[in-house]
Amino acid sequence: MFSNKEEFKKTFLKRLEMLCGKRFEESTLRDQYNTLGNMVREYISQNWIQTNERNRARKQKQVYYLSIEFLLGRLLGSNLLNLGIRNVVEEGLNDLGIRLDDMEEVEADAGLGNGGLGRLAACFLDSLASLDLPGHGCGIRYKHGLFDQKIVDGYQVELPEQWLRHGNVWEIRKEELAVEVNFWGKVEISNQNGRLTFRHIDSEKVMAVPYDMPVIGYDTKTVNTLRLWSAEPAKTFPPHKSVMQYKRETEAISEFLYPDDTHDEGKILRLKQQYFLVAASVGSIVRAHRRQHGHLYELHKYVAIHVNDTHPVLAIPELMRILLDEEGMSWEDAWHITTNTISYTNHTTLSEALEKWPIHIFQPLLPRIYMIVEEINERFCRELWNHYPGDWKRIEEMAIIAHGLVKMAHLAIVGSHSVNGVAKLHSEILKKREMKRFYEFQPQKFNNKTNGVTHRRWLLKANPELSSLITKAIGTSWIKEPQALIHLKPYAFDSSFLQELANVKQQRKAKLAKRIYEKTGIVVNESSIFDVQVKRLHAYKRQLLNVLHIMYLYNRLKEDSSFSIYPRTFIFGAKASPGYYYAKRIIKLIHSVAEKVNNDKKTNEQLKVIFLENYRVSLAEEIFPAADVSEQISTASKEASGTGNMKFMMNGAITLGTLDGANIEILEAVGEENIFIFGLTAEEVLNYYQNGGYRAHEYYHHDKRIKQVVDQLVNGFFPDVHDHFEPIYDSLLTQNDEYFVLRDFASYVETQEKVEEAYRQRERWLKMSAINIAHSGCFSSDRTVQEYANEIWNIHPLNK
Ligand code: DL6
Repeated sequence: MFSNKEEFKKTFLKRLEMLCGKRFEESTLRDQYNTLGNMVREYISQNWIQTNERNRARKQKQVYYLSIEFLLGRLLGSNLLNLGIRNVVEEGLNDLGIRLDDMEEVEADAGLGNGGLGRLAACFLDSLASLDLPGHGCGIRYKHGLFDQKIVDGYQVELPEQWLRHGNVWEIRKEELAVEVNFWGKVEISNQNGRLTFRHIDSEKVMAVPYDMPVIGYDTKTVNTLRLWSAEPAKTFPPHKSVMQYKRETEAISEFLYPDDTHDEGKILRLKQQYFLVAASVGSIVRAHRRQHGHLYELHKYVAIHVNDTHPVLAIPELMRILLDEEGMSWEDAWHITTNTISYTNHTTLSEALEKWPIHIFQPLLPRIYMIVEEINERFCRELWNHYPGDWKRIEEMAIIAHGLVKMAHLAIVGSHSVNGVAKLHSEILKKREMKRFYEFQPQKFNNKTNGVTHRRWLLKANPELSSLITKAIGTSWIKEPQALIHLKPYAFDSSFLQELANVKQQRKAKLAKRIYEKTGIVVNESSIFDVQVKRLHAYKRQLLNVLHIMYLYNRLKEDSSFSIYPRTFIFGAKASPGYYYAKRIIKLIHSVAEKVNNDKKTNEQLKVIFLENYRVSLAEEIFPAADVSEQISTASKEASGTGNMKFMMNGAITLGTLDGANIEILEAVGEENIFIFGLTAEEVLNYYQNGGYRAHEYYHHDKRIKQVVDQLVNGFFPDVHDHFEPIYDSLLTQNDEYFVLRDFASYVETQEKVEEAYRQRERWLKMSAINIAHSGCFSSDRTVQEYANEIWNIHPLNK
């Protein structure tokens, strides 16, 4: 379409007139963005078609990654980069007086996810395409992604997100591929020649309409597909409902992303969303397979379906339903095909996030699916009985349906051939504790796949300054083979490289400081330590520990004139689930502390606290490159993996963390001299939970620093908030500090002192930073996805 700047400009101007019906001079930045987006789509269209044709022609096994969340962020920049046309486009636009950066800002973040789980899915898509692997995403096209966060007087206010307001240039509506999804109604059972047949009748139908988005690999012709389903009224309306009510209820299914990654609320709608995703995706997968192969007996040889956490786990009974009711297979054949097709990843052990559906909700909404789940449960319990005769307790614990609830994690384990955790520690905890019984019964199913993030978005795109420096030192191979970053290691001992590394970090800190000023009006010291904690707000992630430490530093600076610290800017970004009132109080606390610290002449040269509102992918891309310290301070055993830790590391920040999730593997990679570790181990935490013995009061009474900061939550120290922080105070003392904030406080303070000491030794710090970057290659999602491909999905690259 264009191979040089001049051609690009010509095509761009012509296309803009065609698309927008105006001359370039009259066009807006949005017109220009839409034009470029359309050009990119056209640029890849042949490759997209050919990727699909090649998949079909070669009957290549494909994986479908089913996820209720895909946290994509913006796509223009990464698409241009992956296509290798960013420079031509940028230069061409410059000639026309347009800054590509400004154009990128026009694009709304596709925020179809809450946090780690959704962003991981987006990283996997990039890696699948970049590794030429035949793998596609299936999700929901929510009209509103995760809410926009506004901070008003220090309090979080949620506004509906509107990413589709101006359309979505990347998607193609494929109405002809719509699938009907059935809810409610009843099951008619009949006997045909001695064989029972089941028909779901009187159901309420919903149309699932697919919108396909291209997933463009880096430096390859592979273009995979992300298929997002939108819910629309079907042609036949239910007789007992008004048209308006039916329309409203139908469209509600793909209206909002659930703004919560741990608690589930609004149960019926949530379950509807889950089945909608599953029925539409499995329906279209099976239809394509049937068209090509004529039958489904070998589905598992050509198709892998991965369920990202338990949300899409109804794929198991749905596939069984199709094989049994539509294909007329025997239970045994259907079960063999289903369990060999489906694999499952667990992302959390937090009990509130382990989904359990009350039967009284499940059964009427999905009557045939419920029958199949019952049958799976019965057969499974029988198998258990044969294996553990008389062991009722064990069988009750492992059953899929018990005490009026359907346990989705149990269904996922029983109905799939692979169950994986997302970091070594997490996978061990699953095997030894949470899923112990299942591991004892079927150990071969369990495995670990430590998470990864796409280094192309989080380093190459987000940090071009550092990327150029790396490429200058070791060449470009790391972009396609991230493990090659290890060749950077000798440069950790090269002072001129370290000086350049320092310059790059400084540039990005200055850029972020400018952004902070624009957003908050606060001037931060660009030479201070940028100490960053950005992630969802949750008690187990312990933003509270971070804040209490800042309060302690403030108290000391105020009280002890001989005490001084290396200037530090503490930067936070976090959304709290709207119904999670405790988390919202922590956000207010951060703001109250910021108010005090930033406005106190005695401390504000040394201490600054910044809260960046509306944390999201595009903002994260500005923050990671500028960070010095990466706060990964969850209560050990609680954070399944973490992926922010990896993004910071790639950008040369040093982890200050607990022995939790993937922090442990970062420690193993970089060595203990290149990371700061503190606090209880997972073993110690789990022992406390099991055996008791922790008394938060003792820490409060015996450590004056703790007593002072905890008292300040309620003693009028923050005059504007009255009793607003009492629940935080209570969580620490009355409720005995479930997340061991006070227990880990001293260790955290001491380790923060070590951070400062290391930072003062410039060369030492820069060396640590270089070593972290050099070892970050194994935390690329290319490595993770390759492991899934080899060990779970059994899929192979398209071009090989
Ligand atoms: O695996 C991705 C990501 C992990 O890195 C985080 O540690 C974990 O908290 C997160 N889990 C969720 C909650 N999901 N559910 N259910 O987002 O997954």
